[in-house]
Amino acid sequence: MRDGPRIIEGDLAAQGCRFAIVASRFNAFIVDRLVEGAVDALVRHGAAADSITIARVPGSLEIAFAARRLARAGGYDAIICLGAVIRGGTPHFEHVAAEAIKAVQAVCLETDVPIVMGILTTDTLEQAIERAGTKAGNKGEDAALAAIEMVRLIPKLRPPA
Ligand code: INI
Repeated sequence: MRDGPRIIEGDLAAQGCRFAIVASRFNAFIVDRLVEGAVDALVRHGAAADSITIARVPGSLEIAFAARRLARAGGYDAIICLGAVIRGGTPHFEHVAAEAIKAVQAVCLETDVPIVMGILTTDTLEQAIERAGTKAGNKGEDAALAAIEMVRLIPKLRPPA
């Protein structure tokens, strides 16, 4: 009988992994909830609290720079980027949101470190609140789970022996 496809994926075991979180201070009321969600998810999945470093930056446009420095410094298995760009308060919303997200993705590919995106982009403050630990979950938690999964996938991303 022929075997089916070989499927590889990461699990959610964070024991022994080191994470950095880059979080913006802009819209801190929202971003602090994302940070709490991310730390809670990492610790609940086995990461030691003292294996998590949190770097605060002024706004979402500064996140990619700090993430790049952390990635290039080495020692972090994954970096979690948390911010909130809210259209209601941002005339140049599209610009800030697009640039922040594009820059983080570029750093991820350039440094070869999993860098996951937890930058909220919403039309209203209410939508941001919904995604920061109320009725639409917590985007910080989602990002942390994605980070763990990518860390655990990496050793499997090679052809079968
Ligand atoms: N930064 C954010 O993280 N969210 C925003 O909604 C936002 N607004 O409204 O402009 C924002 N701007 C600041 C920006 O990220 C930089 O910190 C600033 O331009 C200095 O470089």
